[in-house]
Amino acid sequence: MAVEDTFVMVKPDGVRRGLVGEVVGRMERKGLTLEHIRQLTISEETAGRHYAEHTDKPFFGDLIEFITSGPVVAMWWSGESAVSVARTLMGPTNPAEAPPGTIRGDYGLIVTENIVHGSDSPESAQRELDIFFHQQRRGD
Ligand code: DAT
Ligand code: MG
Repeated sequence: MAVEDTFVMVKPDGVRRGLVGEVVGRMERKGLTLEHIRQLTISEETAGRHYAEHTDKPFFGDLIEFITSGPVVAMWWSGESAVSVARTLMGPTNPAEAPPGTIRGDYGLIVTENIVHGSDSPESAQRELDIFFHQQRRGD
């Protein structure tokens, strides 16, 4: 049992489709706490930092093109086991295989457009929050 911070992002497809409220509402109703939220359009440089672990994957180019294709909504959430709880609400990476009741299962169809990102470990969360909320992290 541990209170954690996690980074969640509504991707450009989710913003375009008007699913920001749906994602925020599900996280809120689960009992997680929204610490910070902001909308931005990600630069290629920031996208490369965020997805650094995927640099060598065949889909890396498509991933960067997609995540920079329009505004995203970046969020800092906290709560008990927040990292794994947020990912459980999101569902598996491929929406075609994600069960109903999860965000990706209810609203997604193809893997490149899977609506949300969530940190995969507390260490990833710290790294990603440093990228998107560095000012808030410093207490500014
Ligand atoms: P997750 O977002 O569930 O943590 P990931 O970190 O493995 O999944 O991949 C990051 C994103 O890259 C994912 O949300 C969608 C895209 N992606 C993953 N696997 C893919 C594939 N085989 N083809 C195309 N895009 C893929
Ligand atoms: Mg991931």
